[in-house]
Amino acid sequence: MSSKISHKYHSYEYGSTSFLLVVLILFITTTTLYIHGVEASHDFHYNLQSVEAENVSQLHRTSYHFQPKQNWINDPNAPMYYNGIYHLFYQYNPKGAVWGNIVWAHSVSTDLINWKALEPAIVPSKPFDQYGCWSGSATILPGNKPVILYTGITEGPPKNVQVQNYAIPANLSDPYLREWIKPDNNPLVVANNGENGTAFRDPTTAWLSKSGYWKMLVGSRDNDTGIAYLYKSKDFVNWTKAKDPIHSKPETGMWECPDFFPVSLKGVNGLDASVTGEGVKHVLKVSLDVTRYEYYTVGTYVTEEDRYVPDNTSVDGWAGLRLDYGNFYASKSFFDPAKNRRVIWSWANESDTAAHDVAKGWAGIQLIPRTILLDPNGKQLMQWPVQELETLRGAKVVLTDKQMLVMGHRIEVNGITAAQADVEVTFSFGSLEKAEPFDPEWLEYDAQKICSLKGSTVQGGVGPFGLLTLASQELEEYTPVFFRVFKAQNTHKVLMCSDATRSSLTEGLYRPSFAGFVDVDIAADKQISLRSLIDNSVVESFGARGRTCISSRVYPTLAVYENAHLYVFNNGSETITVENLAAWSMKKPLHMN
Ligand SMILES: *[C@@H]1O[C@H](CO)[C@@H](O)[C@H](O)[C@H]1NC(C)=O
Ligand SMILES: *[C@@H]1O[C@H](CO)[C@@H](O)[C@H](O)[C@H]1NC(C)=O
Ligand SMILES: *[C@@H]1O[C@H](CO)[C@@H](O)[C@H](O)[C@H]1NC(C)=O
Ligand SMILES: *[C@@H]1O[C@H](CO)[C@@H](O)[C@H](O)[C@H]1NC(C)=O
Ligand SMILES: *[C@@H]1O[C@H](CO)[C@@H](O)[C@H](O)[C@H]1NC(C)=O
Ligand SMILES: *[C@@H]1O[C@H](CO)[C@@H](O)[C@H](O)[C@H]1NC(C)=O
Ligand SMILES: *[C@@H]1O[C@H](CO)[C@@H](O)[C@H](O)[C@H]1NC(C)=O
Ligand SMILES: *[C@H]1O[C@@H](CO)[C@H](O)[C@@H](O)[C@@H]1NC(C)=O
Repeated sequence: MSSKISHKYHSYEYGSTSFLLVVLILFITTTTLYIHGVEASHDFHYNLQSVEAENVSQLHRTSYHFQPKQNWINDPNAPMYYNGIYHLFYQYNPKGAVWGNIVWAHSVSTDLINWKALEPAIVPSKPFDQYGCWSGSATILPGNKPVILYTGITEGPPKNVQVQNYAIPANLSDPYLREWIKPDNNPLVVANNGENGTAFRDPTTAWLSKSGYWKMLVGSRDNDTGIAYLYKSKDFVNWTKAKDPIHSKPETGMWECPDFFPVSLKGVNGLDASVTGEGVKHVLKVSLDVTRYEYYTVGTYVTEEDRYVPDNTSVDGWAGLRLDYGNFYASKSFFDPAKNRRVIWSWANESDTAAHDVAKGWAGIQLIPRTILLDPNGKQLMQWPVQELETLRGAKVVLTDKQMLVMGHRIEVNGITAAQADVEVTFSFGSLEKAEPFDPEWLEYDAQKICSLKGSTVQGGVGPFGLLTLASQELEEYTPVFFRVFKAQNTHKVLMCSDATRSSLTEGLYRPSFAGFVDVDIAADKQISLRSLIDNSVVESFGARGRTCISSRVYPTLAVYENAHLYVFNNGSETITVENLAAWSMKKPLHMN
């Protein structure tokens, strides 16, 4: 009933009556069905799934983050490098700006920056995937043969029965691997051995063990226990489930998009999925469907028993370490043999509403791919935008040795396009004497809650200091990314926030005070670095060389294009010095779908 009405209204201007009308009409006529436990908690807006935007809004589109021309996107799938080409597949609705009609869209690149869109690679067509082609991963088999494992849906809602399938390139000589074949001996893995077939998805990249078996994981749950089942195979076709899951954890709910990979204890190279042994730790990352956040642990892969044991320095559960404390989900990494690095991709969803998304004609971006390494302390990961991003750097400004004495002091960073920028800055201070006490009650709180109590407008001791991104002239709108140091019992705690509270004058947006703690020895260092990638509606930040990362989606109305400003600021009583700051205008890639 409603799709006919909503077809007519797509004009999009914040504050205009026509926009409000659209929102109102969509609000009234949209039946939002929340089907518990079925698929990745995407809200189901059945009547909007095939509503194509007439005019795609350019406002708030990113310029150097990956986005198709229009429509809904979610999980990155099967990222891989093959014969000189990077491939990115992703969950895509070809017909609308909300989740639905999902296919595997496919883009290729030689540099992870410029992208060429190809035809979708995998679409529902066979009994083993006719109700959906959900997420999966790529493995390069010996002889340089790529193969994709993905989840097919064999029975529609509400059960959405899930099986694991494979697909192979139709023509290995085609440099872009445009066409993928789904052989008839699919599915490879079905839930017939005690697994829950309505919660059984997202196969990982497989690794080759010393015993000659291929192994891979499938995410699942048993009641409230999150599970990563382990499957093994000699020939990649006949898979058997290992006696025990590689890991599971009570009270974490469904594990989506598990990622399991080795990291090197020394050195700066990433490792192929099959590397084990001396000098190697493993990382298990899962996406928690219940909270829509991810967490990871660093631990040991006990290969003889095919078990993963998190180190006692990693919290295994809700409060675990996150790759990113913001809009970041369904991440997936791959080993890039061309540059000997592990690179991770992630989807960042919108923080506006489905009605906004239908009106603007698009939803979802992929964050900038990041190289991923183990912190020399062995306890956490460090992430950094791939070096190729730097080729987009244009006009540059530099600030050095600038003191911010007075509370409320801010310095504008002039001379770059502040709505589309890359900023690297190091702050220092003389003493931690003035650090505010850390309220013992907060031990019960997560970082986000503390940031919502102690935002940038709450003046402090050592901090808040940092960047004001996407700021309007009179500061009606801004998204601060900042640090704040607290004195706890025997130590200092460093909080990093990316706070959307004042990011936009538009009503009805999701404006979280995203935050995480930064694990550094701040008393010894007396300085801390921050890098932010600012791109119209996303601020992607890396604290302390990527030890704590936070991505926020924001939609300023005034701080857009050339009306956006960038500042450094201090709102604490301790003097903060901008040791050095370099900021660049970012160019648009030449090709982006
Ligand atoms: C879309 O854009 C065209 C050309 O600018 C315009 O004529 C049309 O009215 C627009 N449609 C909507 C729904 O705003
Ligand atoms: C495979 O791809 C190569 C390179 O694009 C092309 O020359 C060849 O015709 C293709 N083969 C088939 C069977 O399509
Ligand atoms: C199986 O998964 C479905 C979907 O997540 C859920 O509704 C159901 O409770 C699960 N059953 C068990 C025993 O975990
Ligand atoms: C499922 O988990 C809930 C909450 O932990 C618990 O109350 C319930 O007894 C569990 N059910 C089964 C069948 O284990
Ligand atoms: C599949 O593999 C299992 C375990 O490796 C083996 O027992 C079984 O015979 C194999 N089945 C086929 C059809 O090859
Ligand atoms: C953590 O594990 C290490 C060995 O990996 C051990 O030396 C240490 O005592 C453990 N710490 C705790 C608190 O259990
Ligand atoms: C600093 O604190 C003052 C007082 O609360 C506030 O008016 C100002 O907006 C704050 N600055 C920033 C950047 O939040
Ligand atoms: C992204 O959108 C916000 C606002 O709607 C939700 O609160 C998040 O749960 C959602 N995140 C994911 C991963 O879907």
